Amino acid sequence: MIKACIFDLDGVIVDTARYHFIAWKALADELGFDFTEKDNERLKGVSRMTSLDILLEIGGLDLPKEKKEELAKRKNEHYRSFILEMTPDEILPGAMKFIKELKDNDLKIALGSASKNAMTILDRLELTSWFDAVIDGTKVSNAKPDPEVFLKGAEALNLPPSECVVFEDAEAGVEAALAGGMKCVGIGSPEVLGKANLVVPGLHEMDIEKLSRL
Ligand code: B16
Ligand code: MG
Repeated sequence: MIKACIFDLDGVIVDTARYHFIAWKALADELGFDFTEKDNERLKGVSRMTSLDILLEIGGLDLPKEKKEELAKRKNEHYRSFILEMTPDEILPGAMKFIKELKDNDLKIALGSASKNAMTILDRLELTSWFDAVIDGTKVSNAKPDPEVFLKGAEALNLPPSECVVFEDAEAGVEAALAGGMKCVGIGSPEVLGKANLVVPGLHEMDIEKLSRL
């Protein structure tokens, strides 16, 4: 019996990928190489420092640790200038309705995100009080596909993984959920997220009935 939903943030509840893209692209421009939206797909669900490593690999650059830390800090400041302006209008279609439906049916809700900015984003979207637990990039040491973020979410809710369903838009996130012994709903394309128990294009396609059939 499903008693809780654990949501990834970026790509599931909100689309921050375009802000990450602008900030990473500015860094690539400064370093003198091209960075495309297709390249940006590789950074989804990936931690900030791993994202920087991928970006530098694309540019064929190998930089010392201190320089990388300085670049990641600067990228984050640029990114934060966008998220600090976010409003609840940016919540993706159907997310609020589904969250309310879950609460009306006494299900618990947690966040399981790689982002260290997750709390800022939830606050800007006025969503913080809806969540019973928030596990973000500040609370985990192993990135997805390691299941740590979702296992910590289930633990914070006091539930076994088998009673939790994860919503994820990244392949590594789907793998993390399944590795943790949870059901997973992929948000996006079945070609990428085929391992999930169900794939829907967005939370606007979810309801409590589909959840109960998982
Ligand atoms: P930050 P999610 C992830 O969020 C993003 O998809 C990924 O692109 C980003 O690099 C990562 O958070 C870290 O974000 O720089 O804010 O700590 O999809 O796990 O909610
Ligand atoms: Mg995501």
